[in-house]
Amino acid sequence: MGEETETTRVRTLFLSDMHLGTKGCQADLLLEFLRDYDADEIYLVGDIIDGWQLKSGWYWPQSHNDVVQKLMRKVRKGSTLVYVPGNHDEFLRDYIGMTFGGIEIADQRLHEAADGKRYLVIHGDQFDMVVRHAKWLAYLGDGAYTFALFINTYVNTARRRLGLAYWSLSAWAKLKVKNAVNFIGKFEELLSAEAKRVGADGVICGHIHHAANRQIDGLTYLNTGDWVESCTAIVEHYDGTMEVLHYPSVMRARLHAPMVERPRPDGARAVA
Ligand SMILES: [Mn+2]
Repeated sequence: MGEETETTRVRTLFLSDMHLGTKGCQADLLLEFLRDYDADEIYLVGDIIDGWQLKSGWYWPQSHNDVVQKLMRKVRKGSTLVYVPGNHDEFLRDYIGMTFGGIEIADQRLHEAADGKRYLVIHGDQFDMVVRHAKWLAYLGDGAYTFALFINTYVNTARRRLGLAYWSLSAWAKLKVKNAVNFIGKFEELLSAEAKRVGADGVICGHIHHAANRQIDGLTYLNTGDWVESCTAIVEHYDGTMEVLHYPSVMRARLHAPMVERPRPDGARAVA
């Protein structure tokens, strides 16, 4: 398993939407990934711990603990770790600007890559309301857009105080399958526009569980994806190149590379 593989070191690692505390979280695969990759700097781009789910019933197996321990160990060994909360771990938004055990909590962040490009790092749920009512807001103009951003935060904080479940844009969009593509497109557009607004060259976000690396209107749109369905992450190499890693594919490629792993004579493979 992971022990035989050499660790790959990258400049920066971006991970989001682990949803630790839910049955959907693929913690075992995530642990393998964290064994495989090390970074100077790590960004957790929201929805790491699912506070909404934990409130409606405690689910915290050993493997989820191991993920947290593994991340803490990386910090102890010298990695910088910035935690940008999302909507499912918005209880951490009360601690923005604080540092716990070397982990810094930030609302959003401008990350400067090795090639000098600057990326806005943000979870992305702040734009749910705008995505949903995009058509109306276009009629109403700029003020309405700002208002929708404000309402978005307010509604979900109110729902949290009332003990209601989080209203999920991605789940809602999936129900309306026919429109899901439009919603993803709209989300990507809005996040890129926000990056432009703050003077960045690109954006790195999560939230919609849909990894991507594309150019939109001259900006680089990157989405970290998730560890519930797709098991993806973004790495920044030492030359500033950004890459979306689909971890199951990385593992598969390794399996078929004879230098790294040979099938045993009996035909069995040493893979768990
Ligand atoms: Mn989210």
